[in-house]
Amino acid sequence: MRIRIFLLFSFIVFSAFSKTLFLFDVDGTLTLPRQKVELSMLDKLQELKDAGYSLALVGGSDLTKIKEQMGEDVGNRFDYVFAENGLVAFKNSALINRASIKDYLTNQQLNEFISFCLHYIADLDIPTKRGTFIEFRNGMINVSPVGRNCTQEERIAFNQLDKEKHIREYMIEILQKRFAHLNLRFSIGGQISIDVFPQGWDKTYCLRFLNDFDTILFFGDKTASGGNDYEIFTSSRTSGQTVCGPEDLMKKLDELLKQAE
Ligand code: M1P
Repeated sequence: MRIRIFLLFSFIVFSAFSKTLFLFDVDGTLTLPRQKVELSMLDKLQELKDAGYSLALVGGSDLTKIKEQMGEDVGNRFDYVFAENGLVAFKNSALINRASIKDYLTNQQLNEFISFCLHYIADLDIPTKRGTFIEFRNGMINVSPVGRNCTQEERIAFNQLDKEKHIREYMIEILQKRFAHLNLRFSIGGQISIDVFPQGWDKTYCLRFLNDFDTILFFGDKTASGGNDYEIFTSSRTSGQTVCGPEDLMKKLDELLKQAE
């Protein structure tokens, strides 16, 4: 831990002479899960910009959800916006990449996978099921046992139940075995769902657009193995910091800004 912090501070000092990018996860890092960003966080990000740093965010969510949380003007606040791990990517608000899982799996494979998930969820014995159990995005499929259109209260209740009963972990085990031949990655991203995408289409995917930077400081909350920040956190291209929510992130940014003065 100490070594990580030391490395991070060294990077900041080094960054006076190099191009540094601050790269943030969204849910649980810049915002509380699926909540709107606080004004104080936007001010802190502006401070970083004013200090000459470039800013980027990378989320598993699609652009619509990222805009709901970070504001319609997210493209002006961040130099890079990576939705769906960067499968849909913007630089200075201009689209620079759009990849589709439809180019990776055949229609038959997609149908088999989706039907299997729906059958599995139908047979699940959980107290609450709502709607939108499958959300088909560009670069990934998002699978939710409770259903994405649950209320905030139902979301929290499912998350609590999942912590006790490991509903998503078991589902992942089954999916991994059943669809091993498709070379997919299953990741527990947020509170109610599982992100499914081809191997390598995790958050490290966005790094291919960041070759101009000598230093990439990444901040995320799900950095442990199995979490959706794990690969980018452990990538040799980034210097990673684990945060436990937006408040913790603000503190860490304050410390880094002080060190850089
Ligand atoms: O950004 C983290 C995750 O946010 C949502 O997760 P959930 O709805 O389960 O809390 C989803 O958009 C998910 O894809 C994303 O990884």
